Amino acid sequence: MSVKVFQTEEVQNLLKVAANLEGEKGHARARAITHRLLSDLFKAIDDLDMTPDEVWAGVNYLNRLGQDGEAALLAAGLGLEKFLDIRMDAADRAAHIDGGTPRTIEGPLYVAGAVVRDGISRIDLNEDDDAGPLVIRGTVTGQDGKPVADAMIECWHANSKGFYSHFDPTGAQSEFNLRGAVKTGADGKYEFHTLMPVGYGCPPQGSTQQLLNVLGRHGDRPAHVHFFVTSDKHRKLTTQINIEGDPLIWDDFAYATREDLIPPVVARTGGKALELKTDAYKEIEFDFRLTPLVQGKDNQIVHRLRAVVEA
Ligand code: MBD
Ligand code: FE
Repeated sequence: MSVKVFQTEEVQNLLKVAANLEGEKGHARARAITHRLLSDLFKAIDDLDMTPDEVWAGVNYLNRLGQDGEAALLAAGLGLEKFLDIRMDAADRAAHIDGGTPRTIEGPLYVAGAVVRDGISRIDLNEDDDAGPLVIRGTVTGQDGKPVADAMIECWHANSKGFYSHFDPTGAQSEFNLRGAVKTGADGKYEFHTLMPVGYGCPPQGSTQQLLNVLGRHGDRPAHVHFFVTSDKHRKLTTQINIEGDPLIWDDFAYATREDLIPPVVARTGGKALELKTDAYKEIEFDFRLTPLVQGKDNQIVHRLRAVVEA
């Protein structure tokens, strides 16, 4: 059976009334977006000749996705979050905004509310026998390369099991383990004392992994560290660095790896003097270069649902 009904008057009218496209009530933007998305779905059903069983499998999948609380995880895995970055990159190029540290996706695992420390913060609150010490440090600068004072750097990453505090299914971590925030002084410098992360994998029994399995894809990320960098006179930067040498570095299920976001990992000694758990430690130096406000405004503030915990 390969019938085509999308272009019929009956279906086109159905789409218009279902989205209340020509109505007055509700929000015009919501009506337009709903009409377009529903039209694209109806057309895909027609073009691909989707069966009722396939359509109901999709509807049931959405229910399960919501029950699992994984819609934002799936958005990362299907490249939707990366696509938004590609669009913001293109908008920046069109506006001749360049020279900043590249953005990359936020992901679904940020928690607001970490204590802000001056210049330096130790964020490994829980012991982790399988992770060695890691120091991440650098300078926040503007486009001109000059240090930015009073910038805030927030950082969050996984433990040696690839789990994030607050979202750890084993319950092993306290709130804000491996999460922190520091404010720069006049020299623009920041420093986090932490433990080496391991890459994240989607919950194996969750609905995101279920779809990835059907697609023949894995749901794993290489080891990485997330950052938000904010400053009054600059646009918010959302980015990550990758841990050099991870075999998945160019095979990230969320497509977040970028060439300029893979700083060298340097082996150092002298950790005892820094009160690290071993004398040998790893160090990553990474500078953040911020871009200025656009007509006095930060056009990089993204509103989305985020976990908030009182520190
Ligand atoms: C992560 O740690 C992450 O950064 C993303 C984008 C998705 C899932 C887990
Ligand atoms: Fe992450």
